[in-house]
Amino acid sequence: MTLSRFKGSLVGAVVADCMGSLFEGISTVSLSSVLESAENLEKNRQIQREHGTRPADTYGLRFTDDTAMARSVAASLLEKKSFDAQDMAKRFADEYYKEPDRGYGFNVVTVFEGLKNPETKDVYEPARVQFGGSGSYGNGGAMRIAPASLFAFARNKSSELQDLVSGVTRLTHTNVLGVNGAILEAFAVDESLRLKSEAVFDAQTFLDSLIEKMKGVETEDDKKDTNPESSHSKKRKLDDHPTPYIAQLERIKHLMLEDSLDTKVVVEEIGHDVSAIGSVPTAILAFLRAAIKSIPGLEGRNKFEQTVLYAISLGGDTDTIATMAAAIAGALYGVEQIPEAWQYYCEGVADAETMAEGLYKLEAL
Ligand code: 8NA
Ligand code: MG
Ligand code: MG
Ligand code: MG
Repeated sequence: MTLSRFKGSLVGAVVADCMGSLFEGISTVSLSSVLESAENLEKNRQIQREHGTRPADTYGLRFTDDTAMARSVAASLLEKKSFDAQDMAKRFADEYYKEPDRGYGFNVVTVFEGLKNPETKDVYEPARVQFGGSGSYGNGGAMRIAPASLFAFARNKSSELQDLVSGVTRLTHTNVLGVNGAILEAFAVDESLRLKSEAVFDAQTFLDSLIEKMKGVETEDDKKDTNPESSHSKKRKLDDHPTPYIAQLERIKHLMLEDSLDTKVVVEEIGHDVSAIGSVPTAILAFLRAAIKSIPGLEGRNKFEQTVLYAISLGGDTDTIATMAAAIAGALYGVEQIPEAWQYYCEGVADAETMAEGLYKLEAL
């Protein structure tokens, strides 16, 4: 295991959030427009290198809520060297009040208000009462979870990853779909880190291992909590599916091998919305698809670049799907695959590198 892969995961997540945010909420995104936005960064960086100045129209890309919250997860784990719910909750709320314009989900803001309220004694209470007590099933838990995978890996505590992720996620998202989505994303990052090298990667094995692990997570008991109302979710008949994440992963098994894969099919069968069930599996599919196929239109781009550009091209919650896919991809391919121009123009890359280094240096317990 190299430091490069810790950095790849966190830096990868940051650049994908920044680049994906340019398309967030747009339902249909063309791959050529995504490619163009990346090429712009690369061209401008080239001009800047040649002339020593930044082209006048080049602004850096800001990170969004995904990264803002991931930084709090990493900072808290680094400072406390274990999971401290009070400390992490305080960081989430402080960060939100410092910069509320990072593009947070519409309802999670109520949780931050609750956490800020001095009358709140239990930091888990504000999230628990969201949506009439059913809790948020948004992807806000999964989008920020990669540092937890790195932490557990460095501590040699991967057997406790699920509990750690559940504790971190339930601070804002208590619906079983929100929690299990974060667990799946964390498992995927862990799975990447665990591979000896890119050469031994096998998509089928990777996916089967995730399915096996999710069998220990999704149980019949979860059924009562499973009631998402988005139209995509209805189409996937998740309301009455006992193991919705496993069902999604089984669909991916077939889709990832298709000769040509229409984005419309991915959106209809897997989803690209702000729900965890409609976006975490999508991120995993983007990673796997780019790993095993050359994405048409992205030939010549490395695997990390293909993962991110393809993930964004799926549209919908682009920053979040891309950041989750990139955290998995970066943990396998390493930071060397992340273009210098992307790193240069995206806000928060240096901090992500520092945090990855800190997590890497934590001693195994
Ligand atoms: P959240 O907890 O507010 O959930 C996001 C949304 O999911 C809510 O606003 C609801 O519409 C819906 N939702 C979640 N749980 C339930 C439920 N039990 N019943 C009914 N509706 C529910 O916030 P979050 O932190 O999960 O959100 C993360 C996403 O929001 C990320 O994509 C992030 O980047 C941000 N965001 C997304 C967009 C976009 O257009 N895709 C725009 C701005 C911000
Ligand atoms: Mg965002
Ligand atoms: Mg619940
Ligand atoms: Mg988003």
